[in-house]
Amino acid sequence: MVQPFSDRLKYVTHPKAQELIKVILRKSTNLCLSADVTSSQQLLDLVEKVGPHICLLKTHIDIVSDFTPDLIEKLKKLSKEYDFLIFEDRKFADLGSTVQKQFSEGVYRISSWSDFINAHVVVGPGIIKGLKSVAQDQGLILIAQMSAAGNLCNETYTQEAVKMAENDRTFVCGFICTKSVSDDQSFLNFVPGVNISSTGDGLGQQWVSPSEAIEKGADVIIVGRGIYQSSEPAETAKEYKEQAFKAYLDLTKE
Ligand code: 5IU
Repeated sequence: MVQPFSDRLKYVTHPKAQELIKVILRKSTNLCLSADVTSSQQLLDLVEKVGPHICLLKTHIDIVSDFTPDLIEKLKKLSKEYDFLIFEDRKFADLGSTVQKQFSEGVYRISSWSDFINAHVVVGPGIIKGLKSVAQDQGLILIAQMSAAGNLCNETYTQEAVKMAENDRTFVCGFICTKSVSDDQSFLNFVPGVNISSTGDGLGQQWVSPSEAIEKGADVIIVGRGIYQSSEPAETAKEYKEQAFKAYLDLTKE
């Protein structure tokens, strides 16, 4: 049974997840923009347009060809102006001792600015321990399932991911999944693979509609090309936002 976001606040314990729910309630949007563009200016222009409609901005900071730390300053400013949080989709997938450095050092210093990060669980719990040891106040999202055709996350893998999350509730705050993977209302489900006008990209991505994603258990829908390849990204984001939020309200109505 899906609970309204206001009730979820009673179960969700991670401070960042609580913060995200408060943004969702303030702005009436559970849309996350996956801003997979490759220049700083494209990214800033996109966020400037779409910012009012999202609760969360998902970045792939390593695809920005002209990255400088100034970009982070500007994104942080926009996140305050438009009231959204930032999720760096780094998909950590290495030993605890390696991810410590990938998370906190290097060019991007992800631990100094992200609100959420994610990790593959194929490594085992050491990855959670490693990331946690250098985290500031981030919430960790575990990749329990993937939207790509032929991916190897079977039911056993998914349930192992859930167990790992249950073992570290102070750091893990939710899952990347294609449908609800746990009845535990304290974890948030972030669902990628959402597109209104297409069902696939020819490279393995599988898309469902916003309402289908919500009906399968998404708390937050993640949308990339459906929005940033649109000729009117703001209008299109508004459409995704309204479809997803209406589906969520319908599902949680008494
Ligand atoms: N993404 C997925 N599926 C997954 C995982 C991540 O689509 O299983 I894990 C990412 C990839 C891309 C975004 O950055 O979410 C989806 O973008 P499109 O809406 O353009 O497919």
